[in-house]
Amino acid sequence: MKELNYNTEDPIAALATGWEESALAVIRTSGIESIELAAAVFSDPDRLLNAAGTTAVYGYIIDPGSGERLDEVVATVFRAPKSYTGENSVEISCHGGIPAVSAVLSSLTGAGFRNAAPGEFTLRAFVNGKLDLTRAEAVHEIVTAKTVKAHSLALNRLSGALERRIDQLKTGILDMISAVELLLDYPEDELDGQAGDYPLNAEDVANLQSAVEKLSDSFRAGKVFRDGVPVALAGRTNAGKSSLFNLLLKEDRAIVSEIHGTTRDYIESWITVKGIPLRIFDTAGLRDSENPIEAEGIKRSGEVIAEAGIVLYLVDSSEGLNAEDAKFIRNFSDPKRLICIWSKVDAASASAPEGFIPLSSLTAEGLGKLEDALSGIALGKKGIEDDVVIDSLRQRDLLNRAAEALLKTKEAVLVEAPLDAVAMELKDALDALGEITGEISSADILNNIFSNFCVGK
Ligand SMILES: Nc1nc2c(ncn2[C@@H]2O[C@H](COP(=O)(O)OP(=O)(O)OP(=O)(O)O)[C@@H](O)[C@H]2O)c(=O)[nH]1
Ligand SMILES: [Mg+2]
Repeated sequence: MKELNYNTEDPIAALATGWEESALAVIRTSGIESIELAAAVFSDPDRLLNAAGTTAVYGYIIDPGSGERLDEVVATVFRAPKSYTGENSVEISCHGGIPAVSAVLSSLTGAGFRNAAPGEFTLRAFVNGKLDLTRAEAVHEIVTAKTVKAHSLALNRLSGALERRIDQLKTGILDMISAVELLLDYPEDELDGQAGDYPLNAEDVANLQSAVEKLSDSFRAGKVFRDGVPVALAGRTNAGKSSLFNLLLKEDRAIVSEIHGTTRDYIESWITVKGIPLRIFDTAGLRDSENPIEAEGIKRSGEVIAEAGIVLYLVDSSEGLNAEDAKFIRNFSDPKRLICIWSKVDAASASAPEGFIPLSSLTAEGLGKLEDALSGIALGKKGIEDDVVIDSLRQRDLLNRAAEALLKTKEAVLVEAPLDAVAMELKDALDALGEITGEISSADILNNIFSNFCVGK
């Protein structure tokens, strides 16, 4: 991992948009003297120097030696503390061609800007108190979000929802610490009326512990929205897998026919169900085949099915459940990841066996139930109750540490253990939560977080 440069004194510059041909590109600068340094390579330096905060100035970036115009730009001036980083800053919108960007950037570094390291702008925003660590991490997640829902959850964190939730938990712990310390600081006989009462009750601690655990559990939902879940369609030949694949994709993608063994190579595609990205695999129908190509297709499908997070097992309702189906369902490693489907129900004569979802790919009957089942399995029983979910392993590990300390607190309270031991556990829980928001941080922690960012963020 590359060490970040923690010197926040010097002015920095970086391209904030991608290194590719585009209409416009944005180059960010920040730091002491950033306005003066940018003015040194600007066609009308006085206008930049005298610009009020958050105003845009039109002009050219020039080569200060020759005076040659390098690109036509709009420079937006931000004055501390009203900027992303909290420092003076100039954002330059130039043309998006790579030569234009290179020329503007080298002119800026010639003027005295240093190339910014990954995440350095957001690091400065954190150091200057513009963001806590949960919001800083959300910045990275917003940039890398792959779905609308993942983006909206990260945006919720950026607006401080997670920080506020952590603050509530911290307040709960602080109240308990105060109650304990009051008794530690004053001998019991000096506290009229309170003498003899143990200052905490186990139920309050348990409630706090379960709130911390709930937040920790939301990591799973956050990950599902970010990375998605692989879903495999399985079943005997002709069960209707490819038809259901096409229905889910809303596209005539897989070949459908009444001939058994139509699908050979498995095919895959991304869909979104209730905001959850699902990677759907249509597989070869399962049967004993003499044909080496079909047999190879079935073998590969078996691997896809074994690795899928969720398996949809289709049984053709006009054929009914046979021994082979029963065997697959019985032997399936994790019933919680299996959804059984009674397919072609528009033409069914028998009603669906217990636990099966009746579905028709012809009329889309049962599709809503299937979507409910998919999101239920993907998000777990608890689902997401509100839109505060965590999305980083760092946050989850710290929440687990806090939950562990609260569990120990609860056990100590149950046996009315000495109060200094209880206070120690509570403080450990508080420290863990403080590390999540960044009140307690070290260079290592910051390096871990910000080095994952892209340059320019
Ligand atoms: N009436 C009706 N027919 C369906 C339905 N779904 C599929 N079929 C028909 O069933 C036959 C097999 O469908 P496929 O989707 O190709 O079945 P498959 O499971 O992919 O078959 P293989 O690729 O051979 O394993 C086709 O003739 C479809 O038109 C349905 O919901 N209702
Ligand atoms: Mg098929």
